[in-house]
Amino acid sequence: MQFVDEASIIVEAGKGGNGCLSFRREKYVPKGGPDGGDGGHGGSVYLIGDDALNTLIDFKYQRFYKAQNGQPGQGRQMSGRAGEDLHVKVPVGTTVIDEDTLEVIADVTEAGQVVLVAQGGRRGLGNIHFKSSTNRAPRRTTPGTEGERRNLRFEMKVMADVGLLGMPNAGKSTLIRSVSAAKPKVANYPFTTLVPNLGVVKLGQHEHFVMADVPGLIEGASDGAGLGLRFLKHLTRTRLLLHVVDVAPFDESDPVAAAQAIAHELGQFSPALAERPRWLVLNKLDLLPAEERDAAVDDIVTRLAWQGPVFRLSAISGEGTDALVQAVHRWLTEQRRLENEDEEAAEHEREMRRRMDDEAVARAESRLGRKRKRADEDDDDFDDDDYDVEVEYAP
Ligand SMILES: Nc1nc2c(ncn2[C@@H]2O[C@H](COP(=O)(O)OP(=O)(O)OP(=O)(O)O)[C@@H](O)[C@H]2O)c(=O)[nH]1
Ligand SMILES: [Mg+2]
Repeated sequence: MQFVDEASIIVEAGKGGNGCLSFRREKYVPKGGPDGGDGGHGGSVYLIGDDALNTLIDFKYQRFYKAQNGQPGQGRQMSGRAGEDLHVKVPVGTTVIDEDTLEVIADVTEAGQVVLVAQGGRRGLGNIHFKSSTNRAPRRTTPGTEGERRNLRFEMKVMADVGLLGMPNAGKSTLIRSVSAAKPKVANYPFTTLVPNLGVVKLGQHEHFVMADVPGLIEGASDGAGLGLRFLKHLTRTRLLLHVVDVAPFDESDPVAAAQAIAHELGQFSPALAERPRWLVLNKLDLLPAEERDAAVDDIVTRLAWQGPVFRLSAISGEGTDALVQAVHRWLTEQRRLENEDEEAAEHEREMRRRMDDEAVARAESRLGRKRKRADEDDDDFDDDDYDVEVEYAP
């Protein structure tokens, strides 16, 4: 199955049914008067958040969604039936953008959340409404109005509290395997992970947080190198980034240069995301002789001029992972408390979301620009949403 996290669709609400022009005609009732009924309202289109969905693949195959039209009114004062509404299921984590106005219509963040995206047309009135003392045989009716039609752009992001950021082969998938039940593939080559993986990290019986593992980044990703930057959008719903750095890369490259390249690419993708708290997670310490570890860590931290928290890990043996998990949990708990109790913290969080939404709009806009340009150049059915990768989701 393909992993699809972006899609464009068209939604169209139903037209309102026309009002009816009719007169009562019955034996023994001369001049029976108007009896044309009203049309029915057109059905509306709604999106509804569904947490059982985790891809936008269905929208690749069906791009047009239309709600029912209202039925026209009839004689004998009969109203037309209203058109049925259409409910379209979208994954929780979907940002909905109007492609024409480039506005974010909604962020679907909860299961069951309902968003009106196309208002059904209004019903027309039958001539029964237009009777008056001076006009007892009105021929006037009103037509139903058109249903709203919109071009929508969806951007789906996995919903996680903390995201793993790093070069391919840094050990991100190994870390998520070691702290959660998620079992993404781990291998000794770059780009093992091709789609985002989620892991639920459990602490005790009731508490947990969700960690997201996304494909690795390399220098030049913003220009399309490797898998590019598109998977970074999955980190835009997280509150904390863990930057995983391999302290002893097998090609003997400099871990500091690697970390700086990642920070640069992150800033290219999203200045807002780059402002999120980021912790340094130095991995594969087991590959260094015990007596060299302190010096190696000091050297990396100094040369990066790293101010924030630093963790030392061996994801493969699990050493250091517990301290990291506890610290992440404490931080997330404190962050949630702050957002609930402190208006300034809550506003800051809303502002971050707004900025990331704006960035999503800018991505939709630039994609549209590319699409138009391609359409001018040739007639190929261009679609940059398609990834040729296999989907792998942890249970
Ligand atoms: N010695 C040692 N090897 C590790 C450690 N963590 C990961 N590895 C190895 O490093 C290689 C890459 O690990 P992955 O977890 O697949 O790395 P990744 O960051 O997910 O890589 P991509 O999916 O390609 O982005 C594998 O061979 C792992 O076994 C560690 O703490 N110590
Ligand atoms: Mg991986």
